[in-house]
Amino acid sequence: MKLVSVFLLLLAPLLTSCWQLLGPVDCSAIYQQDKSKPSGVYTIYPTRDWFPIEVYCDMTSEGGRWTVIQRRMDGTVNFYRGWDQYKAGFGNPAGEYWLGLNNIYYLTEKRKTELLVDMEDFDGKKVFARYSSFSVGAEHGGFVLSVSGFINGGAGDSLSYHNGMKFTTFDKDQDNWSGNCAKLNLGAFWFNGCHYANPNGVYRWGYDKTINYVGVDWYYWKGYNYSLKSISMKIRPVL
Ligand SMILES: [Ca+2]
Repeated sequence: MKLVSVFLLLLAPLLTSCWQLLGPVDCSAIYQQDKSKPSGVYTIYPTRDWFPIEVYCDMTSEGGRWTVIQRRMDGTVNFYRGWDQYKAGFGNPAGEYWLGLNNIYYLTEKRKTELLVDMEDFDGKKVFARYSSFSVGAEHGGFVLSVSGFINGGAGDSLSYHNGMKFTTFDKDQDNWSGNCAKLNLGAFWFNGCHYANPNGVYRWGYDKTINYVGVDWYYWKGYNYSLKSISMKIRPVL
């Protein structure tokens, strides 16, 4: 009996690993296991190894099964951060967070993926922008953004301008401007020269024309001097 117990004890980590290997890679997998699952925080394994991460799953918008990769909603998390933070991810899965460029890369590298950007202003008006194709390249290439197939949900197309760009933070300049767009716009993004969208900018409370371009802006909806109440970028594989 004692031998069997020792054997099971030794086997336990292996069984746990196997279980995690079978764990959901994203919110779409969770949804497909059980379509009654509500929106909320779930554990996923996007890198297909034993490293779990917590994410917010949107199971309702536009058919649900979205994995949230970025979310602003109340200004509680500082998004003015450097390369290592944007690479690994930060914040609170129940609130504001950035999933991490590596995780987004793993989620989009092999599967055709679509993107939904939900946003809301301080008057409670909600719009969205949808893209039928979205992916982020590997780190050695600078985490290049590929986005196309715009579908207008009232927000206008602020992302196509950023297609093909590498990711820029205040400590890693990969944009098309002579200076550093992350420093200029107090964010971190696939800046071009510099932006029509600054979802990782400074959280401000609506209209403020004292300093333009630095807020949580979506130019084609609200211009450069209105910082949104909430914005969320979410992805799912195209089935
Ligand atoms: Ca530059």
